[in-house]
Amino acid sequence: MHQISGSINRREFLKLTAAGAMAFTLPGCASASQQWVSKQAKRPNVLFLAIDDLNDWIGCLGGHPDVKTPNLDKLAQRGVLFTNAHCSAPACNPSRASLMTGVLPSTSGVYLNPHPWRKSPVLSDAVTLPQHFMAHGYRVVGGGKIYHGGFPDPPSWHEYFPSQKKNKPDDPMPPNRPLNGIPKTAHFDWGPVDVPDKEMGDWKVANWAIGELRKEHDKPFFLGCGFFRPHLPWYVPKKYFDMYPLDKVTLPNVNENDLDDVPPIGKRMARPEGDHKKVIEHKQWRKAVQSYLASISFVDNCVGRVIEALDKSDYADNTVIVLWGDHGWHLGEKLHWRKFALWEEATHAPLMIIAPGVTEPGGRCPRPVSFIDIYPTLIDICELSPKKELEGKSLLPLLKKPEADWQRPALTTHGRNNHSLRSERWRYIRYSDGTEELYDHQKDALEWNNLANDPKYADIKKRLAKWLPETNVPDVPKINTKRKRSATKPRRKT
Ligand SMILES: [Ca+2]
Ligand SMILES: [Ca+2]
Repeated sequence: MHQISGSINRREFLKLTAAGAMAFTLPGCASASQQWVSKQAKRPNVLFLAIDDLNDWIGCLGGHPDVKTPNLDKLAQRGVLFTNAHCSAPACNPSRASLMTGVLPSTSGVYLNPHPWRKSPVLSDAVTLPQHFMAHGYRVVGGGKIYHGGFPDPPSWHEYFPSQKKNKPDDPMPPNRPLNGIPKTAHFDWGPVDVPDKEMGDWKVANWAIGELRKEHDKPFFLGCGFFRPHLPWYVPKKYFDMYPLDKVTLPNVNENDLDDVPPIGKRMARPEGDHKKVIEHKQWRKAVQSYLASISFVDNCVGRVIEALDKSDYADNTVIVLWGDHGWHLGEKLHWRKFALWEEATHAPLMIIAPGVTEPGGRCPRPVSFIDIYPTLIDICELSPKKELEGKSLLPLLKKPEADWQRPALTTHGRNNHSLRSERWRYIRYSDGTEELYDHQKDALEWNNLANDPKYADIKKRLAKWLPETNVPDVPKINTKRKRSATKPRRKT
């Protein structure tokens, strides 16, 4: 039975809220207020887990043959794993701003990392996902990276770990950087650090979340827990590197001529003369892949600890779990590294939802969905009041029936008016100058063969293009990150 089906609908909730508020002020009405509190207490809790820069290299998504993610795989098995989920933007800040506000980059003007999202006229007063839970009586707390580093949002949370202004604990740094020998590499670096797990920032975030789960809560909670690895630099304890002996690491399948049929804007996004050239010159490809895999297994361990604590807590049966990565990551595919592009490697990321009473174990949904859909989905699962400004669509029908019909492709935007649409079969990219790419995933899962210029596919392109956004507002003015950066802090590109 759906655990929340006995709870109240929106109209009743608003009535009860008003009655409850009055009851607290009027003598002799204690029973009404108690009734309201007890109905409130039936709403499910939400454990909202974010993993930074995690692409589809997790066991259950099959993105890499070597990866070991037993905890993520076990978690996915408990509910619905979306195997075709995509970010709204392939960069930390715009992806998270869009997910947390339910507004697309093309509507907000928050396209890139240096765009301060609360400065967008559309988002300055936006009620974020956690704020919406707050308005429904939830205790709303967060820890680690939920919003992008430079733009925390204290109004979104009652409390934050380590603090409202500094959302992410520091990580230990190895001496003698860089470890990969690439000069001026900044955080594009990798290798083992000689520290115990407990000194890692993500371990501290997991400990904090475990502490929250052990507390007695008199209200339903929304617990945001954001892990930073596998974001660069890939410094994690040696034991995670030992899981992937270097000589056995599988490199991604890369076509050296892949960019030949890609339009100039796409080539500029790939920038093969940048990271890729450096990695090859310094013979670091295999080590980089090993380090990314090690970082993934480290974070898998952190997730496992939090889930174990939830399972041992009083909230095990009444907590919705949502886990998402903020975008994908290239490790040499299309001669490109990092995110910041519109191909499968950069847009595809994990999304799994476990909702007691709604999802069945072992669900796998192949429909193309977007992280923009998470906000309306949580509204539906927890029966919060709807919000008309949200641009996503609730995934509730897919949670109940993962094979249900779903017509919308997933939209990803990188920079103003550069869009990608992913349907179940196709990826269609249209850049700001009108140039295009089209890939048939039924025959070409690696997106090597651009079909956009073949007249045979004109109708497919036309059908997909209908989903492109009608408005593409100008960029929110960037902040000058150089002035804000402290002289002692290393430069962070992401
Ligand atoms: Ca990220
Ligand atoms: Ca190609």
